[in-house]
Amino acid sequence: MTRDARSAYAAESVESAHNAPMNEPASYVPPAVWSPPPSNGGRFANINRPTAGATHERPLPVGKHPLQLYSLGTPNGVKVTVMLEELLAAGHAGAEYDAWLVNIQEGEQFGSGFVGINPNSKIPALMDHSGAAPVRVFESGAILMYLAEKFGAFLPTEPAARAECLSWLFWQMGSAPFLGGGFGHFYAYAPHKIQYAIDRYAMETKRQMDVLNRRLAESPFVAGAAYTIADMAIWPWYGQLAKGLLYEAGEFLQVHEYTHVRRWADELAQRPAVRRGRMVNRRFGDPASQLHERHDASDFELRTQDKLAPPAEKS
Ligand SMILES: N[C@@H](CCC(=O)N[C@@H](CS)C(=O)NCC(=O)O)C(=O)O
Repeated sequence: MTRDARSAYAAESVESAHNAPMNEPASYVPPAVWSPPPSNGGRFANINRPTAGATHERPLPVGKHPLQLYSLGTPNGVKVTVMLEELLAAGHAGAEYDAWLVNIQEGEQFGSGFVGINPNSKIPALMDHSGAAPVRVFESGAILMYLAEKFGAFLPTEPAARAECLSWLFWQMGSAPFLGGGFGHFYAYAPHKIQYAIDRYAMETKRQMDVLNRRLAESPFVAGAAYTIADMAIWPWYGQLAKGLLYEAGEFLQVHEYTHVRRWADELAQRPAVRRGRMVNRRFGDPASQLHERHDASDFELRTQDKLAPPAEKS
């Protein structure tokens, strides 16, 4: 399509949106210049804003280990804690880490210390203090690659196998926003249900699940015969979805159809490192499954929420 044809097509779409009788709300016509609404409702409305940068001074804590992770037990956070636990389980003692909780609902991702590590203000973010100068890494896919290269693990070095692994890793990074920010947002979090949006993103989410299901029908792991960072990136999103554990959407999306994804999801869930990794920075579910901060391997036994004393009553 030429540039002119493209602009004409876009102008026609905008024109028809302005005239559509079914806009939501019915009175809505996009103004010439967008401005943020006072509040648009929805689960994350209180932290959404149209600008970047720090909103307040807040230095980050630093623990005793070379690797300092600032995160939360969401699917993007779990990718990294699973990787760190896998590295430790494989004998890489240098992967010992402190995992600090970042409460995104309270806006802690906009504190000066966090923004210094991740200018994009999203968990997970990692600092590596093991070298002469500290290294910051943000974006979960970049963190997985950084750790895989640092320790020489879970990322094949042979060019074809490496290309396959990175292709699936980047597939996840590009695809998950349609699942989370698209389907999950409009199906579970938006303040009212918009059929157009739910249909659009359910369609794409099911297509993505079929991509993965076909791949896992022919291969034990996503990138081939070996378990890699591609599995670690994909499992917290699509593995959980296939088991009906994301957005309470199992029946709606008929996830039982994705039998190969479910087989793989179950196998990964049995791995001891995956079981530990999914507990770190977790703030929901069974208190025994929640380890808000992780500073030592013994924390899994000693410091889960069921083991910690309840806060003293205020008088
Ligand atoms: N592409 C990023 C996405 C990270 C992301 O979306 N993090 C969410 C939690 S899962 C977050 O921190 N949200 C806070 C906000 O949007 O203010 C990655 O994979 O690291």
